[in-house]
Amino acid sequence: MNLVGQRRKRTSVWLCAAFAGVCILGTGQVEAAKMPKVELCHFDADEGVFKKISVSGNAVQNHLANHGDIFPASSNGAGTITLDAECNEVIARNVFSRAYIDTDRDGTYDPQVDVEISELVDTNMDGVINAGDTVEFGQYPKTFDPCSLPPDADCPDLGNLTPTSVVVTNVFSATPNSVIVQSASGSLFNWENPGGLEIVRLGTIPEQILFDSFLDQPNDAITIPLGGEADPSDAVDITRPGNGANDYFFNVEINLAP
Ligand SMILES: [Ca+2]
Ligand SMILES: [Ca+2]
Ligand SMILES: [Ca+2]
Ligand SMILES: [Ca+2]
Repeated sequence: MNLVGQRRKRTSVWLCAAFAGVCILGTGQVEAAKMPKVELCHFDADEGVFKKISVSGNAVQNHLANHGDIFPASSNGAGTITLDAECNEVIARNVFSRAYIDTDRDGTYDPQVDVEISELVDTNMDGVINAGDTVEFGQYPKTFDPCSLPPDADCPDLGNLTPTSVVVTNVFSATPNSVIVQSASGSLFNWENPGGLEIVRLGTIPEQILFDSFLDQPNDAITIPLGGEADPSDAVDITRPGNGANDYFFNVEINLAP
């Protein structure tokens, strides 16, 4: 093909692309362009698993509405099933207890905006707190008034906790208001909200502890010296008189049935 021929061919391709949905063919026929294929996770009832399929874009709504299909890397409408990009079911991460900075100050944990301090995760996925589970660490508040509202993605008042994960070897308490576990090195990790106060311990006694009193006494405290198993990047050690409030610099939630 000479240069002119090449250019003409390229021009016709561009025309097709420009008139989205309709391609005028050289013979004068008009043909509706096929919608692009879409990948879906289709539930194979025989095998009891989701399998990735590719369907015409025109058929997607029918598959979603009538076949129970789900897009890859998403959840079904009820939120009871979550699939990864390859249509494998994602096992929900079960967190028994959590300490978090309640950045939006609404009294509940919101993964999009609140900051995780420490979590006890059912890493061996047997539904109970026991050896083999892990304590996962995030960040801790360096002041009693961390982060700004609306939630600030670059909150400057946070320190980092390391290591990011410790394996549980012993369990001392597992109740709806007190979870206490120990690691192989002997360090203790607490999440407690027995009424009137919240406590989270991030390592060896008596260090690395946050204390939020809802009463006038004792004090609220952030005591995180350097060292120990959970080694903060920036130490703090501050207290203030109890202010009668459940302050948002940290909250504790324990997800255990009574
Ligand atoms: Ca919140
Ligand atoms: Ca477990
Ligand atoms: Ca308080
Ligand atoms: Ca609190």
